[in-house]
Amino acid sequence: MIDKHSPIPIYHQLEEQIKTKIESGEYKAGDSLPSEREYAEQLGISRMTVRQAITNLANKHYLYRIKGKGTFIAEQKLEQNLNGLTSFTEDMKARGMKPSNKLINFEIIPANEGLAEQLHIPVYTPVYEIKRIRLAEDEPMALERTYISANLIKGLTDEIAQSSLYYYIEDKLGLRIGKASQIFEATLANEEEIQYLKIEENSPVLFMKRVTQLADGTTFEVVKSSYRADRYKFMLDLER
Ligand code: 16G
Repeated sequence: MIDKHSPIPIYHQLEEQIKTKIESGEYKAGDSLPSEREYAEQLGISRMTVRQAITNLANKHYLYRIKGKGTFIAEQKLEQNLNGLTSFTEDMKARGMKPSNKLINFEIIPANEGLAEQLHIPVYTPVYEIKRIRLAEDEPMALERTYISANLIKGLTDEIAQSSLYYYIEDKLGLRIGKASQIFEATLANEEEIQYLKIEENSPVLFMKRVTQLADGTTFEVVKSSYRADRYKFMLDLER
């Protein structure tokens, strides 16, 4: 399994092998990893080398350690493909996971100056303000604050907000969603995110703001989402 004559350092070879087993599902989240001693004896390498590989994988959140108990396989991050304008519900279904929402707040508010400018509507025009926790397999993934122009997207209810907004807009209202611009920022979780996402103080979150237009170019939503950085990673194909 280990090629001692390879120019690739042994700790790195072991790291790759453990990673492959995690990614292929042979090692499952919550399983304990064989001990340093077992790896060292089995592969005929030093414990120091095994420790180096395990430390690197723990730093990359593939593994986690519990004092006195050992090393375990961590939950793997969900990879979201950013090459397309999709909804949370679609993203989860595409990977065979069950999406759900916990509605924290649903109301109609008058647009303040900031919202009015972003949604291209007059100040005080009605806007739906929706705050939801987005869950995958009942585990909180993101906290989402959505602002939707109420004169444009009619008839939204709290019930709809507990399922898919994009489905309602396209399949029920017959409108076509066109394009969006999205910004990403790394931040530390605030009080609310710590509470709703069930993460520890000082956890990193990935903050995203999406402004979305219908196919005719009308802006209909401004969404601020905070995704758990320990459960999410993003993928984008780049071409030149
Ligand atoms: C995603 C979008 C959000 C959109 C929502 C609709 C990001 C950052 N945000 O969460 O803008 O409103 O999907 O989801 O990707 P739904 O159709 O499942 O309600």
